[in-house]
Parts: sequence; C-alpha cells; structure tokens
Amino acid sequence: VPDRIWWKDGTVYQIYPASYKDSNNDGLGDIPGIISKIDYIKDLGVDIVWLSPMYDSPQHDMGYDISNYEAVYPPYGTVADVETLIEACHSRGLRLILDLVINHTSDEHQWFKESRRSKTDPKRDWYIWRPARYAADGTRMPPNNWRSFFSGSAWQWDEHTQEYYLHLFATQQTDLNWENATTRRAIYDSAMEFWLQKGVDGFRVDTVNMYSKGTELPDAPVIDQGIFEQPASSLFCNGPRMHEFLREMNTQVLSKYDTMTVGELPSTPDPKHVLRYVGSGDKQLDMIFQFDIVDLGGGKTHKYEYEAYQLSEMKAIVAKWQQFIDGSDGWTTVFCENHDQGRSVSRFASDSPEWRERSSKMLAMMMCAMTGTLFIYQGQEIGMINAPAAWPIEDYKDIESLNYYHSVAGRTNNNPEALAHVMKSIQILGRDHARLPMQWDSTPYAGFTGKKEGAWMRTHDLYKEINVASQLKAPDSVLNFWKKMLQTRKAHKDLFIHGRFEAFDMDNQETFVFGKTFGKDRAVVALNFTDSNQPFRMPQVQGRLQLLVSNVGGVDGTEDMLSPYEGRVYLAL
Ligand code: ISL
Repeated sequence: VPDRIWWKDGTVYQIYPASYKDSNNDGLGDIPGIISKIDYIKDLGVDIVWLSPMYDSPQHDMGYDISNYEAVYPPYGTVADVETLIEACHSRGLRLILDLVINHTSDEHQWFKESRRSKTDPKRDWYIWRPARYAADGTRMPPNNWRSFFSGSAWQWDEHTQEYYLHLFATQQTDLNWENATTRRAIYDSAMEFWLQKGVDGFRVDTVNMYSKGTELPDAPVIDQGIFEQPASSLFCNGPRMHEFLREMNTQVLSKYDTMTVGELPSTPDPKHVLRYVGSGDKQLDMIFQFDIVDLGGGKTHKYEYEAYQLSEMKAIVAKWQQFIDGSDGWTTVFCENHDQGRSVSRFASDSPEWRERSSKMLAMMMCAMTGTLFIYQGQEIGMINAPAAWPIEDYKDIESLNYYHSVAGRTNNNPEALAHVMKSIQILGRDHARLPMQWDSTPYAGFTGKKEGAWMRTHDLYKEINVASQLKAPDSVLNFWKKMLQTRKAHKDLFIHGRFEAFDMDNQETFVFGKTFGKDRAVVALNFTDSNQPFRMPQVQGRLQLLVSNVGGVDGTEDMLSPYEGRVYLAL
C-alpha cells in the first residue's frame, strides 16, 4: 500500500495573484483579495493552494522576474498580508505553497546590480558572464547561438563591462550562476528559508532542471533555418550537476521542514530520467510537471507555429506519464492547465455554447480519475474558456506571445499569412488566456475589480454566461460538478489517486477509454472527445461494473454508444 502523504492525496488549486480578486479597486488582483475568497476555495474541496509569484518585481514577466525574494510586490500587498494568508489557509486545514523562481532573478535584483558593476565585483560570478565572439569580418557575436524562450538571443551585451550575460527568458531575467556555492547558499536563505520559517508548506519550483547548465555552453544544432538563434533547451536542461544541486537543497533546507515540492521539468522525455528526480529514496523533488500534454499543438520550430494533433497522441502521452511510476517509488502529477497555457476546454474539448459545459465536465472526469497529485488552475472549476478569436493582438499582454508575433512581423516583413498563422496559434496556445480576470459574477468586469476603467487585462466577453455566482446557484453547473468529482476522487482514493492506469483502444481518434486498478477494485472511464455519437465497447475487466458518475445525468446515449462529449465512470468494488 503506497504511503498516504498529504501532498499525494491533496488537490492543489493554483492562484495567479494579478487575476484572482482585486480588493482595492486598482485593477490588479492582490493578497487581501485572495483572502476574501478563501472560504470559496475551501468549499471547492481542494487541500493545497499554490500561489504564483507575489514577490517584488518590475513585472516584465508577471512576477517571474523577482527583484527581492523577501518582499511582496506593493500593489499585491505586504509580507504581513502573506502571513495573514498563511494563517487563513492553515486555520481552515489548507496548505499554502509558493512559487520558487531561482533559475534567474530580475536584473533589478540587488545581486545583479552588484554583479554588473565591474568584472572584479565580488558578485560578478553570481551570474553567467561571457566574452563576445567575433566573426571573420569583426562583427561582435554572442557566446553561442541559444535562443531565449521569449525570442531573440539568450545573451545580452553589457556596454559597461563589455561582456554578455545569459538570460534564458526575458532580457531582464538574468540567469544565476549555480556553479558558485556562495550564490546557492544565498538563494536558499533568501528565497526559501525566509518563507519556510513563516510557515509555507513547500514550493512549486520554476524551471528546476535549468540550474545546472554545464560550463561549456556549446552552440545548439540548427533547427530554425535562416536565423541565428536556435532552440537549445536540450543543451541547457538537466546539466551535469543537476541532481547534486537538488540533493544539496534537500539536505540543507527542505529536509528540515514538512514540505512538498513540485518542479517544472521541460525537455526531459525519458521516464527513467524523470524517475531520478522523483524517486523517494534519492531526495530531490517530490514530483514534477512533465509538459507533453500541454505542449500538444505547439509547432516544431516554435510553440506559436501551431500544428494539429490527434487524440491518439494525447492518449499516448497520458498513458506514458501515468504509467512511468509503475513499480517504482516515484510519484506523478495530473494537470492540463496552468498560467502558461490556453484553457483546456478550448484546447482539448469544445468551447462552443452548445458543448462547453458538458465538455468541461468531461475533462473534469478525466482529471479526477487519474493517478498522482491533481492540480487545477483558477477558473478551470467554472469552465473558463479562451479569449474570443476576435480579440486583436493589442489585447494580449504576455511577453512570450508579443515578442514572437513582432519577431515574425519583422522577419517576414509583415507577411499576412505568416502573421495569421501566429495569431491563430496564440488564439489556441497563448499564455494570456489563463490570465484573464477571474469571472466572479455578472457585474461589470465580472466582479473582479471595482475600478471604473476595468482590470489590467481585458475581461472575457462571456463573463455573464460563465461565472462563479451563477454556477454556485445552479445544481448541475460545471462548478458543482467539479466539487462532486473532487469528492468522488477522495471517496475512492485507492483507485483514482493511487491506482494503476491502463488505456484501451489506443488508436481510436474519437474516444478515450481507460481503466484504473487497485487490488481487486476496478474503474473504467469512457470519454467521447467529439461532438457526434460514438460507438463504445466496454473493455473486458473483472467484476460487475456499475455507473458511478456521468456528466449527462445517467446514460445519455445507449450502453454501447456515447453521445457528444459524454463521459462515464464505472466502478466494480
Ligand atoms: O510557457 C512555456 C512555453 O510557452 C514554457 O516553456 C515555460 O516557459 C516554462 O515552463 C517555464 O515557465 C516558467 O518560468 C518562466 C515563466 O515565464 C513562466 O510563467 C513559468 O511558469 C520564466 O520564469
């Protein structure tokens, strides 16, 4: 029997502070706003709150560029407000985890300000500085051809000291040098100990496998023809000292507290490699986010060059990351949304008025029946959908989308076809969809803000149709369905949270049918991912299966036919 640790059985609810609830009518969400919704959160039936960065920051990347780990971004509130939030969570039996962003700081962090002062500054080596290369004709070139996540080179020239510094993300997100032991200790103290001593219960660890990059920093192979900068994540992820650093972090910091950690693990396709991070014996991380499912549709050369995919690909991904822990002591996660992704209903099901509620419920069934720690993202519980396709690029705010759009505009001389494709990709995959204000009710700006001019980010046109207040009142709303599914998951923990996953009929492009097994208990989940009727054949499993949950109020089609977006969970105990 697997050990029942709070972070295994718990459901995590992610909050993006800018967009959750504005308490002082400045158009931006804040910590007191979150506190005002804590009973709503408790009532959902979740156990752990994950708060995206609320630290002081110039906000070039929505707070993932931190200028002071020990201070709160003033428009969000104060350190005292976060202490109140910790207490508000704990007094209700909820845990609170923070975002730990320590691959890079903001260029406005005191450490970087000192580092850039001179080549001999004691903090020079806290960041990654390299001399220029020179082409045959004398042109100055960056130390290598790595592309940053937000377009352009990952290197920025510094006039003052005549060297380049590395930034894997925005120019203002300067990569810390983890090779330096003094730097590592300062990170542990400032970003971790400071908050752990205040009682936070752990961390979601940003870009955790990029800390060790090696010291050679070689050129990446050319994939994107015709431009200098190339995607290089396979070169800077999972570097030679990665596991050593995490063990050190565990010994020096985490092991002193009862915490959970969940690390982002991009560019790590090999399950055996992932197991090295999450095996419980080799204390590194409790669990990780593997991104295959949310990367679906992203293009080969760039995320925002959308490529269609088939349901069978999604099924294979789900099966792979459900099954990789079989027979090991590792643990996995379940999620299909976060603050970097389009809304799951729009991406994986249907956001048409006819099917959006039913298909949101179907995705809730899929998520709640899967093994691992379940993460849901604010607004997912009411079936929020992507921004309307009619919104122009001017309504988008995210640095990733805007930089790529403008780089293509520049590179293609505003080629309308190229730009239309990027726009379509952003309409599906853009990070901003998750960042629209939370839709609380049908008053102006969805009740998110009382500011006359509205929120920092445009409110969804359909907030009167999709909001918390109306769904609380409607017994068969998406919200009430999520609550029911979260309870069902808990009521059958063995099967749903800890069971063994098995997929059936993998090549079927219309339906997703999977089984869960724990001891003698069996469940079968059948989901129709299309807007038409689909044949369904019950897989051969032991025991007499009975319908436990349905998203259509019983069997809508017939026993051997699933109606559009119908979902069923069968159980044999
Ligand atoms: O969002 C992505 C692709 O569109 C991911 O590759 C993402 O950049 C990666 O998962 C790292 O994301 C995290 O760190 C970034 C920040 O912008 C993201 O919001 C955060 O989730 C830099 O700190």
